[in-house]
Amino acid sequence: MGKEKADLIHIAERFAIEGEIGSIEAHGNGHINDTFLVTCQLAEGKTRRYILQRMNQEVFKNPKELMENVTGVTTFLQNKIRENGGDPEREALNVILLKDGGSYWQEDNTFWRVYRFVEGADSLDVVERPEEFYESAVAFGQFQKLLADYPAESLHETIPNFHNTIDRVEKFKKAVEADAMKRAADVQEEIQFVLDREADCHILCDMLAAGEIPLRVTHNDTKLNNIMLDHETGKGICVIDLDTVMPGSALYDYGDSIRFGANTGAEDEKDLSKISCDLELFALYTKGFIEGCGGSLTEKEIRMLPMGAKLMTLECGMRFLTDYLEGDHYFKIHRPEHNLDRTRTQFRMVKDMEDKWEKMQEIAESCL
Ligand code: ADP
Ligand code: GN1
Ligand code: MG
Repeated sequence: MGKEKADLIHIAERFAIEGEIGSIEAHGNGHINDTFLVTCQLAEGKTRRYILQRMNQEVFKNPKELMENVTGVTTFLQNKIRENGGDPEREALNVILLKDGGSYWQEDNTFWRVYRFVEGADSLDVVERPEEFYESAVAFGQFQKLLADYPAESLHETIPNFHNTIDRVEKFKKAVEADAMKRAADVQEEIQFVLDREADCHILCDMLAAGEIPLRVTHNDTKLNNIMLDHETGKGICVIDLDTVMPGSALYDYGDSIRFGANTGAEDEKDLSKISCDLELFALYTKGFIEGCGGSLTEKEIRMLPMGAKLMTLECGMRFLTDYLEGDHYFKIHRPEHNLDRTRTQFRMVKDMEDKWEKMQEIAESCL
């Protein structure tokens, strides 16, 4: 066993996990944290599994506040789920505490946490069957509804201005100007794509500021692989990746799901002819999300759903491009130009949405 694995075992053993650690393997396809699956042996050949995660400090500057949010939200969700007759051990994330009680472990300036593994469910990287996408929509909508009376003032802002598209454009323009990696000259077309849409970046921010759409407690990172779908029922059993639960707009949660899940291609597809916004999936998600929110979305929010989809996609592309220009320090990359490939899929998706705009609006309005 390599040293690294021995170190991981040593870290996992700090937590109140059950049984003897049998294996620790890298797990999942998240772009932010380092995630490991820990399998423990119990008596009589049974096993118990956990997720061990190293929190990304470049992204989350304050792990203590991050874990205060996560423990606050998971405890709140567990209580609600219990009241509603559900299973709080499976339908919400469960933080496993340290043997001496804390919620995270610090070692050599790295920060670690453990969750109970949600068994009997999968997180998907692509939509295989339309029903899966529909069920993810219902679950993300319900998640937001469950958090409707969460004390928002107690949440720390784990990433300031996370979906503030005005601020994102400013940061993007600074990255273009600094051009730290001397990459800007080769991506003029992509840079222009953002500049042509700068005015759009104000739309939702202005509506929130004017009180035309409500500020809610939202997940803010609702891509398909941040939900566990139950093997037996196919339903979204547990929303995971709670690092960005903060005050935001319902349109962010809706839009980010469309950005990722209604795309006919992968987020990092090189062949852009495979990228488009699938209107059937768009319609299914729209219906499911509105249902999941249980009547809590306002008429204005429903009318603005297509704008949520477009702006979350534009924002994400802009974030990938910013990271590319700055030297790939934020998102994990697995090949050179990975962030540029991701940028291009997002912008192709935005363009396709613009071409289908009337249809998208008709679909949203048919849900009023
Ligand atoms: P990141 O912020 O890097 O995306 P996530 O918290 O989303 O990290 O975890 C990465 C992946 O690990 C998820 O997409 C999912 O596949 C898996 N995962 C995370 N937490 C759990 C859990 N409690 N049970 C099962 N799988 C999980
Ligand atoms: C990141 O953590 P993950 O992989 O679920 C990112 C999202 C982006 C997404 C793009 C905290 O999500 O905002 O939309 O990548 N999360 C954070 O795939 O920045
Ligand atoms: Mg994730």
